[in-house]
Amino acid sequence: MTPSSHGDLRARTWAFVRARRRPLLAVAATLAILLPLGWMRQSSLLPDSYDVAEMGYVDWGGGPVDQHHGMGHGTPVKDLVADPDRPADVRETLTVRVDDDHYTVNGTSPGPTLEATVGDLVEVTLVNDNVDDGITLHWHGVDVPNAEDGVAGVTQDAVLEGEEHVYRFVAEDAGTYWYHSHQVSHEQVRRGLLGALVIHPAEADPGTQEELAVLHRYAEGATLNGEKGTTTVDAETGQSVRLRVVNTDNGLATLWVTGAPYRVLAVDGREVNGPGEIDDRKYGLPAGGRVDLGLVVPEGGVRVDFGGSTALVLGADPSGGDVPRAPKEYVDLLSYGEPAEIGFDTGSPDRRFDYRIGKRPGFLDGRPGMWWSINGHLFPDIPMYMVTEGDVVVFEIHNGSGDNHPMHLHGHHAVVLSRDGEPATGSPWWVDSLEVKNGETYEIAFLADNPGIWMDHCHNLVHAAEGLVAHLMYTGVESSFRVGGRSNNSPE
Ligand SMILES: [Cu+2]
Repeated sequence: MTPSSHGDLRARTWAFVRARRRPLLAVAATLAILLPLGWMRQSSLLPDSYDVAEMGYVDWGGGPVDQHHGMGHGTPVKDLVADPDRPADVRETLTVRVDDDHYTVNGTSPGPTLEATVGDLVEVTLVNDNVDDGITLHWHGVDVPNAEDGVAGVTQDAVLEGEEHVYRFVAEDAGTYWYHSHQVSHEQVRRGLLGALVIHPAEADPGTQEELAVLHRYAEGATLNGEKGTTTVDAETGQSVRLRVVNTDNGLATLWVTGAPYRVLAVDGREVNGPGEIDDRKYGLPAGGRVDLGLVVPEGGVRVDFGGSTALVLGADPSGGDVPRAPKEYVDLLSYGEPAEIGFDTGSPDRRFDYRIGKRPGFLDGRPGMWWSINGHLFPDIPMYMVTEGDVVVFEIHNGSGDNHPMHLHGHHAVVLSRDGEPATGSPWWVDSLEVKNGETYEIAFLADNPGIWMDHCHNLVHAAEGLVAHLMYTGVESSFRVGGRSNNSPE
């Protein structure tokens, strides 16, 4: 703007006014930004304790609304247990210690592998020897009664130093599972508070050799059953092997087999129907996920590589000790195996939910940053997905966040219906841990058959601690526990 030509005085006056006004405008503009920011920061602060059932907003998924929800008429979470009168078939005590930031279960990490046969009632006593923060055990992939799910602040209080807690559940589905802490889980799991759980079928094939590979990256590096590098086990030529692989890390594990073809026998504790032979594909195992591979040991031996840092050799090493090159393509479970009945009709679901993962600026518990969002909202202002027992539920999970997310729903197995609009054509693809890559959209369905309050979160546990956590809640259920509080419950 040029000064007016009506004389010096006027020009000087205007210059004076503008000079005075500029800082005022600057102050006003700054306040206009800072005041709402201050309010946003303030309103993002989490209280000392809170009920997950009361945070955020309810989403009824287009199904019936329960007018009595939240009015204290429901069954408390703590009462959703296995038959208390039934004696245990498998009984274990797991004692957790922490020394120099390393967690052990009964003195080792991974902890002991728990084994049961389908139908067994499993009873585990968890003892906290010396962990200040408290601990829990979550039975990852086992659809336990809600009060046995091990989520601090949602299904129980954290087990404090010197305390113990008893878990009881029926091992209903044969398969490969694992257990890990769900208290300060982004630290406790990474530092070793975990182990495998194998539920054997009623009639296991005695001719099959069973092997287990628990993958975990400690601060010291990647390990296979706690060992670095290559592990060799004895196996006769012609021996058929079932290799159960558990990914306990925060990111996708890539597996490839050298020396023999293989089959994907089971995914996340559910058998694949009609699994075909694979010989030129690698396999992507999501964080938290499990896969059972079927192999027959050839004369020259067979080798399974895990990301190039650890390997399992059965018999001889067909690569002579070198890391063999991985195939380019991944197995695609969307079209692998043969179709079969899933047991419910997904054509007209009772409820349909969106779980749209994004990333946006804002405050998380007072901290400014770029945070994960769910349907555009930041934690804790996130949806509570409401269902009623018996509902057929469809979720559309869309990931537009710029990163990949291994999504884990507690208490249920969901079947994949489609990816990016392409329908599933292979074996029913049952999951509890599903890798949703950036840009992908998955449609999954499940039967709401396990009442409770269930986490539905990212199993990159760092992402969960950054707010990528929602919950599924049944009508007729009410909370028994609070996040925070006396036990400092902190599930992520
Ligand atoms: Cu994630």
